[in-house]
Amino acid sequence: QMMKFAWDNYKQYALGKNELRPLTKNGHIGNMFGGLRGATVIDALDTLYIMELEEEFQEAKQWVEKSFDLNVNGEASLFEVNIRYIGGLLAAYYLTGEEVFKSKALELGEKLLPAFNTPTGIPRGVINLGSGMSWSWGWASAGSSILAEFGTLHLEFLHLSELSGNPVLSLSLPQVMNIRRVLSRVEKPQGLYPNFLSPVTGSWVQHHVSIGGLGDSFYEYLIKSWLMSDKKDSEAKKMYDDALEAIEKHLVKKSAGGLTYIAEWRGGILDHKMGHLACFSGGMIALGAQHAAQSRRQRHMELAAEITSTCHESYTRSDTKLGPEAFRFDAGSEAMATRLSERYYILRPEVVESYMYLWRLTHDPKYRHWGWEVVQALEKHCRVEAGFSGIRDVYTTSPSHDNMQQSFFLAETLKYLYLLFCEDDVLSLEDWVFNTEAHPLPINHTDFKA
Ligand code: DMJ
Repeated sequence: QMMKFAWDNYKQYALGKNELRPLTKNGHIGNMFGGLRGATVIDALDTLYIMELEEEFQEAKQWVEKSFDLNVNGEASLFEVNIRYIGGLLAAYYLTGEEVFKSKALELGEKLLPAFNTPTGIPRGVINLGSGMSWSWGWASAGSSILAEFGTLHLEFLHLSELSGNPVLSLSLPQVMNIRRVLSRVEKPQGLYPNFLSPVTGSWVQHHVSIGGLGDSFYEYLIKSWLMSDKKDSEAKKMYDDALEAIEKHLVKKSAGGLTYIAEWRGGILDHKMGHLACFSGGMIALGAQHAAQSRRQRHMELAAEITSTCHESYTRSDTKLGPEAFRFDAGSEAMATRLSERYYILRPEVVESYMYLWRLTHDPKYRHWGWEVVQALEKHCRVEAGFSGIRDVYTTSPSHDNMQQSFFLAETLKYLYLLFCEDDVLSLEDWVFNTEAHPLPINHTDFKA
């Protein structure tokens, strides 16, 4: 019902725009996708399909067939286009076998390749989809590329290169593999990966380490690359194991009140803060723990459960029962936002993502209970007349709305909630890995049907 409500309102007021503005009942285009449109359509395709919302899936598919225009000219985030558009199209293709999704994914994938043309081969963050010119984000220090951006390409580009049979896209495989070469050469402070790397020199530009924003999905794609390769990509597994060991050693902390969290690191100094984004890590660590050596398996499952429980605390300690954008463990604060600017919730998925993995891997009913709390809170505080909206302050029961139904709400938040309450064989973790936008990609690449 929630998905149908979110989709129907998007369709009615914003079809063809990137997101729905549910208060003003119009569409939002934004500047992340370089002139591409329909981010919500592409992000919603696989969720509609697995929820068996057949009519709505057909509406979305028809929009892709008739209106999805790739001949655009604008500045796009390589990362966002990859995870939402390429990931969404690939997943729709693998679930349905419909060629239109494959051909659009391949066509778009080719347009992203010029971003890799840098002295090191580390792609820049922004690309003009028309001219192929690329550059770094203005806000990224000294023209650097971001770990979570160039480190979150592997899953999709592996599929593109396998599906293409075309020499241009086949080249994308050595290009994404080269990213690991560059990372293996650069010295890692205490085994940690900083978030900013120069695409020109291949050295770190700033020593900020985070498992939340700017770093997050780099770690996720290491363990998922290994899983998607049917456990053959041992290089990725080793990089993941080593990175997690350094994180455990240097960043995992316990608060005075007994809550486990993962701090950020700035040139050797800890910032006792967790972003909402970092809450995906409970699920990732649990997933990785299934395949860890016996000695580490139990410890990692406990760590995953503790982090997920801390993220749950960040929700239960708010008045709305939704979590803030960031929460801190300092100055007497525990799992609560201490800054006005961090009190908002924009329909993010990471906490329910971890509930879904922990449920599937432990079957502890508390995860379904916690997921249901989120459903109720979303219904109470985020549902408005024409869709779902983010809220500006989770610590008030009459929050003001931000007038934005993010596309990842349909791709991720609602999909993970649905999967939390499904049987385990719906998109089984044995057969599928989810990209960082929750788009399922098959482990057995020849088995196309869900
Ligand atoms: C999504 O687009 C992806 O999950 C990404 O990895 C991080 N941010 C958003 C959702 O919060």
